Amino acid sequence: MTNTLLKFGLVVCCFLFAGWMGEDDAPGPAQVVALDECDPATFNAPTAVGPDFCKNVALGASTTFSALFAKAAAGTPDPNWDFEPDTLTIKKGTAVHAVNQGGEPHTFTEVAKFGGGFIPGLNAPGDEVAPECAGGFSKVSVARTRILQGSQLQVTGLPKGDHYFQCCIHPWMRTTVVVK
Ligand SMILES: [Cu+2]
Repeated sequence: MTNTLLKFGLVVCCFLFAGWMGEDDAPGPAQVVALDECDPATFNAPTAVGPDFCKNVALGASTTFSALFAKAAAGTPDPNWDFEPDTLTIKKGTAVHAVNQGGEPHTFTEVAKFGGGFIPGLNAPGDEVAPECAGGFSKVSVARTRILQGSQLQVTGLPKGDHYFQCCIHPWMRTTVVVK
């Protein structure tokens, strides 16, 4: 009896230990968060994108539609439109979940080399459009990488090496996923 209890105790102990050891290399997904500060009043105006495009409920969401374009054209894009983290290191086999916590749609598109997106007015001066973004949502390959507000995109099967992901709308939103 004592022996059985002892064995049982050891087994439980091993499970707990394994659980604790597993925290650092948990097989669960790694997360990238997409953030923005779209100002509903100006983005949803008929002269801008239109009703219900920007659904930002974050306090202080205050980048106006015209300011976003002006900053991008000046080569100083709004830093509050961002993928976090900028670099993500994962083990091969780990899924990446790109979660849109911003107020408007983004894309999480893998490109061979960071470049501009498909909306010319949001590209930095001289930025060459990344070929993977060209054509915008009329291209299925781009549309597939869209993440709507409050939803997420799952990326699996990334081979070892460096992978570059950017938003094809706001091309300064960038993350490098390093697969070890
Ligand atoms: Cu974006």
